Amino acid sequence: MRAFAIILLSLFTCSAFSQDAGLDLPKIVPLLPGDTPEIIAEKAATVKPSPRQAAWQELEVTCFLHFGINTFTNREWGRKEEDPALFNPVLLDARQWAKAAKLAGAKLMIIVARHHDGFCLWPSAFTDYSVKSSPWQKGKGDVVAEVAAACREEGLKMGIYLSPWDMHSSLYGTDDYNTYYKNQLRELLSNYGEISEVWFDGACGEGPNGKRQAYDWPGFYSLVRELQPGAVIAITGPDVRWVGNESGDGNETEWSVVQDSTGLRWYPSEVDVSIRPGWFYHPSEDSLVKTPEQLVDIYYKSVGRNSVLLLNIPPDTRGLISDHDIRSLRGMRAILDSTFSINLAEKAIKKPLKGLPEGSAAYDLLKKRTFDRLMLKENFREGQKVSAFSLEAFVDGRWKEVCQGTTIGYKRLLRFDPVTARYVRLKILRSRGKTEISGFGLYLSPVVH
Ligand code: FUL
Repeated sequence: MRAFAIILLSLFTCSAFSQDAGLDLPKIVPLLPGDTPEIIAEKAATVKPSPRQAAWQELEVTCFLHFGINTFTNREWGRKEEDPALFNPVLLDARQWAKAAKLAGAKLMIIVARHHDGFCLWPSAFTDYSVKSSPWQKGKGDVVAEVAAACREEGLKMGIYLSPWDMHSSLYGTDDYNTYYKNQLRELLSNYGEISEVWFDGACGEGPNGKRQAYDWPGFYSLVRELQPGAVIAITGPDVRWVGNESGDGNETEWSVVQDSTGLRWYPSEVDVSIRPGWFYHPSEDSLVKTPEQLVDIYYKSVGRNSVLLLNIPPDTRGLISDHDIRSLRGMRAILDSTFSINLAEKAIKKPLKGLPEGSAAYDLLKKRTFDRLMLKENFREGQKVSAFSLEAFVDGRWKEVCQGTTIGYKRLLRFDPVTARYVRLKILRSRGKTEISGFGLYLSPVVH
């Protein structure tokens, strides 16, 4: 459903992108009909992230919080008339959520302020279908405010998910719905401090009149720019692209620059995945929480593939992240901390490798070291250039290839069997232009029993 909506939307946004209309959209480098693949690659190398896109990329890991009436009905997608009386998370503690997010390494939490069912986690002035009609805190509570306070206390940034699709609203499917939606967006973007990401879901159903909503996307975008100019607009939006699956799999070749009918623009990928099979909490899935090893694997396939990870950790009916999830997050943290705490190449003596594209270098690690992970970074703020590289190690008197890859971008992580060597060399085999390798690391992962 979302993929379909995104295809439709990309047709729409193409025209929105070309007009801009003060939306401060990522710049487009136009293509000409006769441009060869070489010329397109050269042009792509000149495309750079906007400051808000660059700041978002550097977050690396972010968390999603799917929580709402579905948590209490044990559903993934709600119905339109679920009783607000069901919503009563008596132990709700957003600080516990923030601490769990930090275990995952997250720098930002996105709260699902309202999902497709229409039930609002804040006391919106534009509907009664919200926490104010629930018994929780006698109708005086505000989950979004709790999250904002927890983010401030724990030093996290905050993001907002407000589902464009609303099954509950009688206005859905009419022009007035766009006004309703913008009113709610204005509340969320005005009353909770700094918001750094707005996540627009492409899922779109029919309203009571049998019509699908024609969303006022330019209106939504301009409201975000007006009220939260530092926020990226993600997924069905111009700043951040959905990677295309919900299984935690980034692409091995991941260009942050994409091409469409209007030209080339910076449109980096986000990998959204849940720690559980569903997005919302279900007791039956307690035994199906991803293991630390699975989470670490996802980390390598997302952050390690030039993407930002958006890991969903759904609070339960008490209003807490369950112990099952916390245990997995702790395990993940222990493995990642143990792997990345010591960069074995930190003090290495580096010499450029002649005859190969810029960035190629030989490294003397000063003594023999054993490593099984490679970390590379390009100075992505100046564009993404590398399209092929390899790492070699001097073992038993000869150079041996350890691993190879295609794109680097903001960050690339590669895993391989342990290698012991004093000398290694990074060969940039193909590049769209001069690049700066701004990060080079070799690490040893712990043996997991
Ligand atoms: C989808 C929604 O339909 C799911 O319920 C979930 O919110 C996911 C992140 O996006 O489009």
